[in-house]
Amino acid sequence: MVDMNSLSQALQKGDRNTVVELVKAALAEKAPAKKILEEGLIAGMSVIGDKFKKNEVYVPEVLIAARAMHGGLEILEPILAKAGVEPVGRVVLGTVKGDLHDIGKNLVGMMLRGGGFQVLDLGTDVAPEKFVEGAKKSGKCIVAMSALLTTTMPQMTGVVKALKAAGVTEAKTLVGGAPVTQKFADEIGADGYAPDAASAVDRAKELAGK
Ligand code: B1M
Repeated sequence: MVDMNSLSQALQKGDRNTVVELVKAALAEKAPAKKILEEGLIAGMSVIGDKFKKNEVYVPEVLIAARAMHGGLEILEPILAKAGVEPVGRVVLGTVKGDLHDIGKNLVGMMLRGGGFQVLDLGTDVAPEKFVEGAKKSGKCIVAMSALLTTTMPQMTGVVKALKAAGVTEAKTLVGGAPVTQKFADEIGADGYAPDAASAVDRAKELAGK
């Protein structure tokens, strides 16, 4: 029997090959895909998230763990989709207009996927109308914005306003990035702020009501 803890441990070590092998073996033993996802992959990624918040691991370890997670997800996703397993929530993610920094944004996306969210990544230099379009497509979702430049932070205000103007009331907004603060998030009327990628998962879960 494949032990979900071994799967979680392999993911934490960033051992993609073992993660893939264990996921395949667990499926062959008829373990439910949802259990493999939640007790193996998501459990492992949440340990990495906690360690990242406490500075016990750094960006490279998170990236390697996320790559291992991706290996497992590739196998599970079609099975979960067929079984109609709903994601924890949907996120429309992007770096705001005028801003090309994507390392932090990608990390946030990986951690959110690791937390069970379905992520529509719009990339960098994303105009407010693109966020609105993504949110309309996704329905009940979280619009997650990253900004690394003080000069592009005001774009976040533009997105919050554009969503309101377009009547996209189902979408919540989450902001982050090095110059962004809770105070700024409050000032622009964003629903949430997170200082790092692991906290972004916690905030997103709160916003999704999970
Ligand atoms: Co740029 N850059 N850069 N840069 N760059 C900074 C941000 C800067 C602080 C450097 C400096 O001057 N000390 C400075 C900004 C100053 C300011 O406005 N306050 C700066 C500048 C000025 C510029 C240019 C204008 C330089 C120029 O051309 N004159 C230019 C702008 C281009 C543009 O965007 N239009 C520019 C360009 C670039 C590169 C292209 C060379 C490259 C980006 C490559 C890429 O992303 N693909 C780059 C880089 C790498 C940096 C630094 C060195 C590193 C950024 C990074 O990736 N950090 C950066 C200096 C620094 O931070 N030391 C700098 C690692 C990453 C994991 O952290 O993105 O902060 P970070 O993400 C964190 C959190 O912020 C948070 O979670 C992540 C991890 O936990 N987070 C979120 C991020 N998004 C979130 C969203 C959330 C929640 C949390 O919810 C949705």
